[in-house]
Amino acid sequence: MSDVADRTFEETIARHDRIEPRDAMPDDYRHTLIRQIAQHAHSEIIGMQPEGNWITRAPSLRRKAILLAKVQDEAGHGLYLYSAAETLGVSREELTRNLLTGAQKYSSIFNYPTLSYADVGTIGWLVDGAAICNQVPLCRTSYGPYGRAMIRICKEESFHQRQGYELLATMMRGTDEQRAMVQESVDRFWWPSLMMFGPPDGDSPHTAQSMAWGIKRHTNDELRRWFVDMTVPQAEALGVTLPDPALAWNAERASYDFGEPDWDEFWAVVKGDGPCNAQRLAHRQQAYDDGAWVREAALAFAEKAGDEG
Ligand code: FAQ
Repeated sequence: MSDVADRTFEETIARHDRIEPRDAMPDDYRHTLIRQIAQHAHSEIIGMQPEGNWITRAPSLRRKAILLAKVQDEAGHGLYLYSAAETLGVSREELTRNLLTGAQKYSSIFNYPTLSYADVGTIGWLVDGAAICNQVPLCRTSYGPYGRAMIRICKEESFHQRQGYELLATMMRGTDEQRAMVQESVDRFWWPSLMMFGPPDGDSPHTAQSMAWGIKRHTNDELRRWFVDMTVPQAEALGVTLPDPALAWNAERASYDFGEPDWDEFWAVVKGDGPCNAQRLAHRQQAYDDGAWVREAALAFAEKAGDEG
C-alpha cells in the first residue's frame, strides 16, 4: 500500500467510518476479516444441524413452522455472510473447501448434541442470546458489507431468541417432567454458551489488533459479562437454575460474578475433539456432494444463457 493509501485507511478507521470493498486496505486487515466473516458464515451453516435434527419430530404444527423458519433464516445468514466475504476477493468455492478441510473454523457451540426438544428452546434462548450480544456491536464494525449484513441478521436473531425463551417458558408452565427437561438442557448448554465469546482476553491472540482496526468493538470478556448480566434475570423469570455455584451479584461492580468455563474443553472442541465435530463435517460434506448436480446444472444454464445473449 502507498503511504497515501495507508494514511487514508488509518484516518477512516480513526473516524469510525466504513472501509468499502474498493478501498485500499492492509493485507492483514483483509485476512483478519476473511477469517472472521468466513468463520461466522460457516457457523450459521453448520449451526443449522443441531436444531434441524428436530424438525421431523416437532411436537406440534406451530412448533414445526417456527423451527423451519428459524433454520431457514440461518441458511440466509450464512449466504449474506459468504457474500460479504466474497467482496474481499475470496470465492465461495474456496470458503466451502476451507470449511470441509478444517482450514477454517466454525463456532464451538455447534459441536454439542441436541438430545431433547427442550434443546431447541435453550439454543434459541442462550445461543441466539449470546449471538445477539456478540453481533449487535458488529453492526458498527469497520468493514461496510459485514456491518450491513449484521443489521438484518441481528433483527432475525432477536426473533430467534424470543421463540426460544417462549418455548422454555411454555415448558416451565407444564409438568414436572417438562420442567426437568428444561433444567437438564440448560445445565448442558450454559458453559458452552459462555465459551462462544472466545478465550479470555489474556489468551486471545487477535482481539487487540481487531479492536484497533474497529473489526471488533468489544473484547471477548466484556461481551461474556454482558451476556451473563442479561441472562441471569431471564433465568430467574423462567424459574431455571444456572449451573454455576460462583454466580453472585456484585453490588460494587453492578454486575454478576461468575465462574470460569473449562478452557481445556473449549480448546479441545475448537481443535476438533468435541462430541459432534466429525458428525457435523461429515454431514456438511454429504450435503455438498449431494448438491453437485445442482451446481453443474446452474453452471450449464448460465453458459447457455451467455451463448444465447
Ligand atoms: N469457536 O483471538 P480470538 C451463530 C478461535 S453465532 C471456535 O479471541 P477472534 C448464530 C478463533 O477463531 C456463532 N473457535 O479470535 C446461530 C481463533 O482461531 P484462529 C458465530 C473460536 O476472532 C445461532 C482462536 O480461537 N458467531 O452462528 C471460538 O478475535 C443458533 C483465538 O481466539 C461469530 O462468528 C469459538 N467459540 O474472536 C446460528 C461472531 N472463539 O482463527 C445457528 C463473529 C475463538 O486464529 C443457531 N466472530 N475461537 O485459528 C467473532 O466475534 C470473533 O471471531 C470471536 C473470536 C469472538 C468468535
